[in-house]
Amino acid sequence: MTRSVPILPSEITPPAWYEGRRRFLAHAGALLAITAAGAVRDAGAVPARTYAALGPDESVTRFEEVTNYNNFYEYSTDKKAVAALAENLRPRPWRVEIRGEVEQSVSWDPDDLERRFGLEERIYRLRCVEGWSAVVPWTGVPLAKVLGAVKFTSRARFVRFVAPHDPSRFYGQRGRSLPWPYTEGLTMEEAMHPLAMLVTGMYGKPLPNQNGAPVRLVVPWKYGYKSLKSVVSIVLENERPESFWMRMSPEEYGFYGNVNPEVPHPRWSQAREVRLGEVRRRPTLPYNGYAAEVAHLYRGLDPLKHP
Ligand SMILES: Nc1nc2c(c(=O)[nH]1)N[C@H]1C(S)=C(S)[C@@H](COP(=O)(O)O)O[C@H]1N2
Ligand SMILES: [Mo]
Repeated sequence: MTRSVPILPSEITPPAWYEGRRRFLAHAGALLAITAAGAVRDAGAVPARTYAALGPDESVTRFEEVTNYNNFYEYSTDKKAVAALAENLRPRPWRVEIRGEVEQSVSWDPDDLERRFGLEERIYRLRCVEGWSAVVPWTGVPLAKVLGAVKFTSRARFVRFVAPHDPSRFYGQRGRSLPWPYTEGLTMEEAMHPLAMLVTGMYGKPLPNQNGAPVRLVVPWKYGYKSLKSVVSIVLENERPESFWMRMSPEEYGFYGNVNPEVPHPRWSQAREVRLGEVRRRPTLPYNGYAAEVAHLYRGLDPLKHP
């Protein structure tokens, strides 16, 4: 499963799109693991197509791993405690509002999003800045489709995402004063990139609370902290938004947060990572393995000056 030499870009399976169920015939490995987990069979709605781009030594991380080791500071900084604490999340009723530099604000509930924009499955790497990672089959809607349904004003240049602030439910918001709510930001170009997703499910099931129910952002080429859980607001803005982590520790976390094995964290290297459920460390890939798709967005941008 693991290998001691770095993966060369040429060895990585090129991104592939599979229409509907035919993909199970086309791609063994990772996708069979999903079938075994009962993914598509359990799903209320079958995603129209699947995107997968895994290397030969990669497979989908076990559901149990991804749902029992979570960063969700609204509940706890203890990754193993989050799953139990998040039982009180109450993912319904829920609305995601889109406001700010738009001609008219809108709000949709997660079912509206699925119905209006169509479910797709995306098997993506998720790389936490702390050095652990996973491969997760997400189901959701492309963020670009959602934003494409809204008329922006000419001032809209950035997109800010906001998670809930409710200390009565989120135990982690009670004690220590942290800069709640959890927020994140993308440039408009990043938000409109076809890999960026608003996700409502994983492994063919509705998103578990601890993974950010009922709808979360997934931006696979960036460190996991950019993939904000439990989105309540999407705000179009003229100025670059400041994120939760930029306020918490500005020396560590920049606005871009692109996965980059060559830019170390102030306290550790980012050259390698451990997949949940594995022991051996594997090399971290530039842009988390999505360089061919996204590197053009950052041409001329020095990642050391703009981390
Ligand atoms: N609202 C919110 N979203 C969040 C976080 C958080 O604390 N609160 N943590 C982030 C971090 S640091 C990571 S690595 C991922 C983890 O996602 P997972 O638990 O689904 O693996 O969620 C991100 N989204
Ligand atoms: Mo993270």
